[in-house]
Amino acid sequence: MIVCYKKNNNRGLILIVALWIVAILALLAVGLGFRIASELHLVKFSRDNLKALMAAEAGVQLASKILSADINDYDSLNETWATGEIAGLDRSIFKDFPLKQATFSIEREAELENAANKVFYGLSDEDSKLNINKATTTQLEAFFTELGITNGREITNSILDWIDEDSTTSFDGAEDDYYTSQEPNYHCKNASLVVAEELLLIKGMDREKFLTILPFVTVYGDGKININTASFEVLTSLLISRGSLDTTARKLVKEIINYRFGEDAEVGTVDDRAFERIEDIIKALSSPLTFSEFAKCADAIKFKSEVFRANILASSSNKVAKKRISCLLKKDLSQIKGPEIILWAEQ
Ligand SMILES: [Ca+2]
Ligand SMILES: [Ca+2]
Repeated sequence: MIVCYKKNNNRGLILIVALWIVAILALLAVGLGFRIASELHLVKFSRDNLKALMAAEAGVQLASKILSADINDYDSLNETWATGEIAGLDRSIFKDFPLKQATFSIEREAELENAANKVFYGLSDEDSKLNINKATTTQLEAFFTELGITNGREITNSILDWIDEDSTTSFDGAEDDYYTSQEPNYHCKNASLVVAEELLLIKGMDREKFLTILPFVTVYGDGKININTASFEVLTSLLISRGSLDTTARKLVKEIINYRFGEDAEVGTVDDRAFERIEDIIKALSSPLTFSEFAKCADAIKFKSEVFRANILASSSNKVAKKRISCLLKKDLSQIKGPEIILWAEQ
């Protein structure tokens, strides 16, 4: 009897051990399954991410191709680079461009006040903006005033100090002694801005003011403004900085913009009109005498642009991975080479 009891006891023990082993193995199998599943998920995500990135790169290639094909003497907002409209296609070529396993769109920044709620598909013209690195003192001051920024003089002088090589503080400006006494402290750059966001480091600027001016400013280009694409604010402040009265400047710039719109009073349509030389401006003015206000700005105005921005939104076909990329393309105006990528920013 005692022997039999021991035998049964051993069998029970073996059974319990076996059950534990099975349970542990099952747990390991489940764990391994989870790990493989999550790794597979990661692999799929990386693959989708790569597809979105490749689509964004395809977007840049399309932008370069369109810019290379534009060889006329002006750049205006109804051209293919700005609208993506091409013969035989009923929608913008920059809208939901289909690739095998991904799509991309290029959205244009809508700077014009009567077009604020409309989405445009196309490239944006950096030469339509005020170049912070190249603008004169009076141009910057007039620009900040036009945008309702009350400490425009302080910001203007601080920008000039930020860029100039010396460490002599101009009235209301700031150099190294100011920035090194701030918390956190940093040095005055004493060089040109490379990205517009650097403005946030400059004395007198804050986030709200920065967001107000951002759509109108650039740090690229030769400093000349394309009168075919520039905003009301940028053109008005240019005229005021060259001696035009505020009311005169606003009236004349409205005439310029209305002329650009064409008969349908809308931007980006086939009847838009463009200027190709300074004398063309007379056609837009209600009084030819007021042309003298533009003649004073002739050295700061241009008709054809060099630097363009492509704001690309790319996604894999299943919409799992999305990429938002802002890329700057500089055209070779001699038309020997294709556009050069001068900035690539992933957001
Ligand atoms: Ca053109
Ligand atoms: Ca300086």
